[in-house]
Amino acid sequence: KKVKLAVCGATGMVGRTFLKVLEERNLPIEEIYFFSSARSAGSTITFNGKDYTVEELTETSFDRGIDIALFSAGGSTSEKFSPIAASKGCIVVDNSSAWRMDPTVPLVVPEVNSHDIAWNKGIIANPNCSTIQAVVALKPLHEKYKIKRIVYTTFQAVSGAGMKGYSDLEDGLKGEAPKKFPHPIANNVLPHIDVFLDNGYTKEEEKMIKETRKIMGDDSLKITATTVRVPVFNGHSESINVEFEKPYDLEELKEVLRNAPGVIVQDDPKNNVYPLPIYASGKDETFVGRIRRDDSVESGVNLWVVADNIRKGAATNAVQIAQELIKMWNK
Ligand code: A2P
Ligand code: 11C
Repeated sequence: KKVKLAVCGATGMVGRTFLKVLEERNLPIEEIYFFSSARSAGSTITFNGKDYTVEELTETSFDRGIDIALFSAGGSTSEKFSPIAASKGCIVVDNSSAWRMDPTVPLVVPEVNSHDIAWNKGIIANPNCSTIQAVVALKPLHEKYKIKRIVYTTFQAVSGAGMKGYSDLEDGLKGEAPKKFPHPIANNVLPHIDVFLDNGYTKEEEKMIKETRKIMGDDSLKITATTVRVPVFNGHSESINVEFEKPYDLEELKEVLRNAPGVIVQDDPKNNVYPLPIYASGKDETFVGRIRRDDSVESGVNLWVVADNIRKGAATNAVQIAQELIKMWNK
């Protein structure tokens, strides 16, 4: 079966990357449509060498037998338009945070829980970028050694905050004041991503905690997180401290990671080899290094995990979900 596909938010940071990843992965596309707000409607997008006019997303946009819609147009747009699309028989793969914790919506990272795609009721949520790369690395370790507790500390690129976040770093390096972030991001580090909650955590931190449990299918996981914006254009880095129930052998653990789907181990510190955002940027895999024992607990390990937050953290993951759907339909 060839599919009719829609890209909603096609002119945004993630939307543009949807196009690249869709071209690279050569999906069986019969027709494709591009949507944005009224602001960008009428502009031209080139896909696979052909020009398309971007249309304004409206309530009637899905009245043409669209099979899959990839959404990255913000939470409120998704809240309004995803149910409309789903009611017309379209399956929405949504990159916003709007539906992720809804118990009727699967939250999927294909390397971890592609089985959850099957019970979708028209909307499938794409997790937060910082969660995706973490669970790609942690799932195989959870299966083998059973994780008890996770401590996340992130170093997140400005591209995670969309075009406006990207511009704040570009402009900031020229001495201009920030427009998106509450403080300058150039030559700075902000311990603040998304809004603050009453408990002193940010929403980004809460997302990492709750989404990890849902994707791994284990509510007993103890997790804490500190999420930090750094002056890097693209590629999120994470220090992940993990405590296991079971003992482990360090060489075997490295082998588990080497064999894990979507993971590339880069761990030769004596030769200065470890994952770096400038090299992970543009790639679809999750890179893991600095793998070492945490001797402060019985059975613990420290990891340094890096991935392209716009590709694996958003566009690639959503396109992989679409590919899994097409595989299911063609069985
Ligand atoms: P537009 O270009 O018309 O503003 P980013 O996260 O990089 O800022 O991108 C956001 C994306 O979501 C853009 O493609 C933007 O379109 C789109 N978008 C924002 N608001 C809406 C809306 N109300 N309806 C449809 N698309 C929207
Ligand atoms: C960031 N992780 O880097 C955020 C962006 O819930 O999809 C993604 C926000 C989300 O700023």
